[in-house]
Amino acid sequence: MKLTTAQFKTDYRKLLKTLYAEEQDELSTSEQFLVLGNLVRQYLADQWQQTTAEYNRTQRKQVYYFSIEFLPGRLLESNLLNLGILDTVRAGSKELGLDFDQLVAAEPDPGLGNGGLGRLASCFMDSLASMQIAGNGNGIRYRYGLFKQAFINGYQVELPDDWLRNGNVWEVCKESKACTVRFGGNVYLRRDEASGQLVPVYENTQDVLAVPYDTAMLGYHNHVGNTMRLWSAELPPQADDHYYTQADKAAVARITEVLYPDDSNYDGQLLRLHQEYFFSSAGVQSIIRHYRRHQQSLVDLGRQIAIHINDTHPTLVIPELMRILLDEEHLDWSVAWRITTQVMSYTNHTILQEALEKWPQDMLARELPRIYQIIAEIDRRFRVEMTPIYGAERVQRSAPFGDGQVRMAYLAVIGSHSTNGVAKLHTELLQRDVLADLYAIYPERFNNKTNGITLRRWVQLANKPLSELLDQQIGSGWRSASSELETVKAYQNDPAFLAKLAQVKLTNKQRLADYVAATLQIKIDPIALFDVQIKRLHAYKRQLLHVLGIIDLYQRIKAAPDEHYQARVHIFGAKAAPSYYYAKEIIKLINALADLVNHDPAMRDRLKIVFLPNYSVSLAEKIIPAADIGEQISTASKEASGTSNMKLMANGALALATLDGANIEIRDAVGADNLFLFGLTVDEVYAYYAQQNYRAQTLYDQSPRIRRILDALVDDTIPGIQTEGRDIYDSLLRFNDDYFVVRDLESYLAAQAQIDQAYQDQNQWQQRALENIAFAGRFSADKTVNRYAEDIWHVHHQSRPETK
Ligand code: OX2
Repeated sequence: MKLTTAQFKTDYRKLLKTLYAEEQDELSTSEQFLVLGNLVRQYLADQWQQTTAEYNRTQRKQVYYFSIEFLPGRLLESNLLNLGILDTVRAGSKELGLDFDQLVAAEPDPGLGNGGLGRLASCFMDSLASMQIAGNGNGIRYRYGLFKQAFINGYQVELPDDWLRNGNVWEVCKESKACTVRFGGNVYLRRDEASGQLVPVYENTQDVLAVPYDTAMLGYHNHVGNTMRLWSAELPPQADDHYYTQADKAAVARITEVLYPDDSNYDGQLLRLHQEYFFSSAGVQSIIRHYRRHQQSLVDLGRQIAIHINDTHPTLVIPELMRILLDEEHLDWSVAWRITTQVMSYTNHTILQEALEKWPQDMLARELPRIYQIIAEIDRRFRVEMTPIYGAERVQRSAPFGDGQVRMAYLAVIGSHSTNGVAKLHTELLQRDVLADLYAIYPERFNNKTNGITLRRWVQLANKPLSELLDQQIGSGWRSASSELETVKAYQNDPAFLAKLAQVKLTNKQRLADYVAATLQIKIDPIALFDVQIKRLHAYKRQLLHVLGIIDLYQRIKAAPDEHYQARVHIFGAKAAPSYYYAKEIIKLINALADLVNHDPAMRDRLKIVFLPNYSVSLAEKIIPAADIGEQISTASKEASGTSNMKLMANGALALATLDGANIEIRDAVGADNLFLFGLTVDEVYAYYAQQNYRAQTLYDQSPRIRRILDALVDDTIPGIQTEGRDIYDSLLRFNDDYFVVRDLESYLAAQAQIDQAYQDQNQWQQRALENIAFAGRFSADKTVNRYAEDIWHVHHQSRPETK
C-alpha cells in the first residue's frame, strides 16, 4: 500500500485521541503499541476484505489447514513488512518521538503452540498468502498460551501466559458465525416417516458454542489477506427449555483455556479429546455452511475445498465430515466417503511411538457417540474390503480399531487421499516402518514434503543487517524470490564481501550479548564462537550430549589451563513439559553447570554457558542471527525434520548435525564440507535395535575420556545436582542409554574439535557461512506450500505473485 510519513503521523495522532483521549506522553509503551496495532489493522482492512470478497466471487478452491497449534510470532512488524510500509512507519514513529523497537517488543507473542509443529503451521500461513493461495488456518484460541518459563535455583518453573490480558488487536470476533458442538449424551437412528431417511436423534448432549476469532494473514506485497480462524468455547445462549448455570459456564470455558504443554508426546486426557473434536467439528461445520451458501450441490465438494490434517490432532474432521454428509445432507455412505477422502489430506510429524495418538474406544463411544458409530463403520468397511486382498493379519494391524483403541494415524491415512512425511528420511521411515502396512495397501497415497521456513520472518525481519548486506550485493530480488540467494555464491572468493559478512555476524552477536547482559547479567564476548541449541527439551534431541561435550571442555581447560582454546559461548533455549521429569533434570543440570563454569576464574572467559529462559518465537529471532554453530544432534531417525536447522542455515550458522531429518537434505544442498556431521546413521541405529547388542557400560569401561566425563555427573564436580546427576548417570549406564548418547559421544567430541580448528580460519569460515545462506532458499516455505498445492491440494495460485 502507499503511505507517506506525514499521513501516518496524522493517522496515528487521530487514532490515539479516539482510543485514549490523552496526550501521547501519558501512554505506556503497551498502550502506544495498541494505538499502532489498531492503526495497522485499519490499514490492512481493505486488503483483507477484498481477498475474502474475491474468494466468494470467484469460488476458488479453498484450502483449510487444521492445526491444534499455531505459533505466529508477533505480527506488527511482519504485517508492516508485508504491506510494504515498514520503513515509512519506522521513520514516522521516530518523528512522533516513539521508540519503534520498543513498541514492537511490547506486543505479546502468542504462544499457541509447543514448537516445530505449531511454528510450521504459521510459516505455512505466511507462505500461503504470499503465494496467492486461498489458504485458511483453523485452530484453537487458547485463553492461556504455553506456560512462561522461569528458572528458580536452576529449576524450571511454569508461569501462566496471560497473552490476552490487554486484548488482541489483530483478531475480530465473529459471533454471528458461531457453531454448536455436541458432546456426550446418547444417539440413536430413527427413520423419518416423511422422507424415509435415517436421522440421528440425540438425547442429553452437552452443547458448546464455538465462537470464531479471525486474524488476517497477509501476503508479501501482493494485496492478499487470508484468514486464520481460531475457535473459543462459550456457553450457548440461554434457551426456554434449558438454562445454563455459572458452573456450566466454567466447564465449557475450560475446553479452550490452555494448550497442552506436550511436544511430540501423547497424553490421552479427556479434555484434550474435547479440544480436538471441538475445533475439528466447528471448522468443518463452518466450511460446509459457507460452501452451502454459495453452492448447490455437495458432490463437487472435493473439487472446491481441501482440508489438511496437521498431525493427527484434527483427525476427527474425517468422521465429522462424514456425519454432516450422511446425517444432514443425506448422502449415501459411498458418495460421502468418496467426497471425504478426496477432501482430506494428512501430514505425519513423528515416528516416536509415545507421540502417536490412540484414544480408548470406550472413551470415544461415551464422549462422541455419533462420531464413534461412524468410525466403527469405517473400520468395518475397511476390514471387509481389505481382508480378502491383504489377509487378516495385515488388516488387523492397520485397521482404525486395535487393542480397544482408535489409532488416529491409521484413521487419518484411511480417510484421506494423501499422507506425507516432513523430510525425505522421515517419509521413508513411515513407509518402511511406522505405517508400513498401510503403505502396502495404499502406496499411491504416500509422498514426501520436506518442511520449509519463511525467510520473511527469519531473515528479513530477524536479521536486518544481513538483509541489507544482501541487498547491496545481489539486489533485493531475493526478498520475493528466495532462489536468487544463490547468486551470492559469486562472492565466495571476494575477501571484502566475506569481511562484511563477518561484520554482520559480529553485530548480531553483540546485540545478543547486550540482551544476555541485560536479562541474565552474564557477560559474553562476541568474539567467542557462539554454539546454539534451541528446541524443546526432549531426550531424543539430546541436549545431554551437548552438555557432556561442555563438561569435557571444562575438564580439559582445568587440566591444562595454559593451552590455547577457542573461546566458546554455549547458548541454550528449551522448555520442558511440566510433567517430563527427566527433561527437567537436564534443565537443572545445564543451569548448575552454567553456574559452575561461568564463575570459575580458571576459564578466563574461554567458556560460558547461557541458558536463556522462556524460549519462544521472539527469542528465537534474537538468538538465530547470532549463531555460529547450530546443534541438530538428535539420535538418527528420531527427529522427523527439524526447522531450526533451516533458520540457522539461512542466517549463516553452520550445522553440527547427525544424519537425521532434514539435516540430510541440508547436507545435500550445501555439501558435506559446509557443515559438521557425526554420529550413528539410521541403519546403524536400526541394526542395534535388531541385534539388541548395544551396551553403554562397555563403552564407559573402555574409554577413560568417557568415564571422566560421565563421572562428573556423580562425583560433586558440579555442585547442586546430587539427585539429577545420579538419575542422568543411571539413565546412561544402568538403563542403557535409550538414545545412544554414550555411543555418539566421541564422534561428537571429534566434530567439535574440527569446529574449533575450522573457526581459526575466518576467511574460510565465512565462505562456508555464505554457502549456507546461498542455499537456504531451497528450504523456503513458499516452495514447500507450492508442492502441497500442486501434489496434494490440487490448487493453483491465481496469478504469479508480484515480485517487487
Ligand atoms: C515436530 C517434529 O518433532 C519436528 O521434527 C518437525 O520439524 C516439526 O514437527 C514440524 O514438522 N510434534 N511436534 C513435531 O512433531 C510432533 C508430533
